[in-house]
Amino acid sequence: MERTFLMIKPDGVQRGLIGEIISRIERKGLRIVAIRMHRITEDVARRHYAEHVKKPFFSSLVDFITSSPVVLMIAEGENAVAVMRTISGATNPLEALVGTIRGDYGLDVGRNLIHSADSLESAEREIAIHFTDSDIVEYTKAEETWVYE
Ligand code: D4T
Repeated sequence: MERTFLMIKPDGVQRGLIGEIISRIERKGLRIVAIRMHRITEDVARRHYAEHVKKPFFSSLVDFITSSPVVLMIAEGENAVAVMRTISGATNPLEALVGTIRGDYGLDVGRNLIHSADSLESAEREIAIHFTDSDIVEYTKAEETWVYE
């Protein structure tokens, strides 16, 4: 089982898509083991997106991500990192396939609705930024016998 880090961005919250996005994660069969609504600070946003610090879009990205509450989550499942990248779709919604979150609801790379960690290493780093161990709930779901062979 892998754990991945997810964030419904301010546009997803403001557009009333929290339920829609969480439904897609649940319906796929992943298990949400931590969830919190939160307004992230500039300091946390800068740490989260540290790899982009030199990019031209960095300051607008930090402004955007701190502009309104977000929903932070950890999802668990087999290949959870890759599964959530597939469900999220390409970074630019114009290139994202229909059926993905960004492909179905997005139009602009700066308003692409969801963040999902791009590797297990990133997931661990991001989980450590946004959550502590006591935020994570360990449990199994009855449906998992019907999700995994
Ligand atoms: P995140 O990290 O938000 O899940 O997005 P991706 O992993 O799919 O894409 P990324 O790290 O390359 O970009 C981070 C974040 O920056 C925004 N962005 C990106 C932007 O505003 N303008 C741009 O030109 C790019 C490339 C969108 C996602």
